[in-house]
Amino acid sequence: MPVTQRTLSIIKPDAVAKNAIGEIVSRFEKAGLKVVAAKMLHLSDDKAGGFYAEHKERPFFKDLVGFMTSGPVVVQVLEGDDAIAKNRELMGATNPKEAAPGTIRADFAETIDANAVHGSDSPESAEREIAYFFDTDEICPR
Ligand code: IDP
Repeated sequence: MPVTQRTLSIIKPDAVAKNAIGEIVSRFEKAGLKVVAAKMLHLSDDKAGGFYAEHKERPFFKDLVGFMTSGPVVVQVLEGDDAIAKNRELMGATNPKEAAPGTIRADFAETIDANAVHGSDSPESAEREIAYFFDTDEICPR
């Protein structure tokens, strides 16, 4: 039985700069995921660094924060059956060169640093990441 879940999606600065917001949201909607919250933000160093705190010790952390603050992003809560895994499937592998054909990263991203989208990878991270960006009253159940 599929479980109704919520997951956090971020359309990253590279995809926003490519004017691909609509095409990416369209993929979510066509796959049965509903947008139940959305906002456009230009992240500060602190907000981006806090979001990726688990990667703080990684060599790519500084570049990751630099990239995530390089332009506006679109942050959304997606809701639907198995939303967390479904979104990860639609996104494709972290490295676009390894992403399956037809996935968002295969179609819109060129490098692992600028890979078009973020999606929560577990129910625990979905809960934390949604609360990191949205107050409860900013989410519209459907
Ligand atoms: P995910 O976004 O597919 O969940 P994570 O391993 O959580 O992947 O990494 C978070 C982000 O950090 C990735 O989306 C990517 O932009 C960046 N990243 C991960 N690994 C590397 C790397 O080896 N070099 C550069 N950037 C990386």
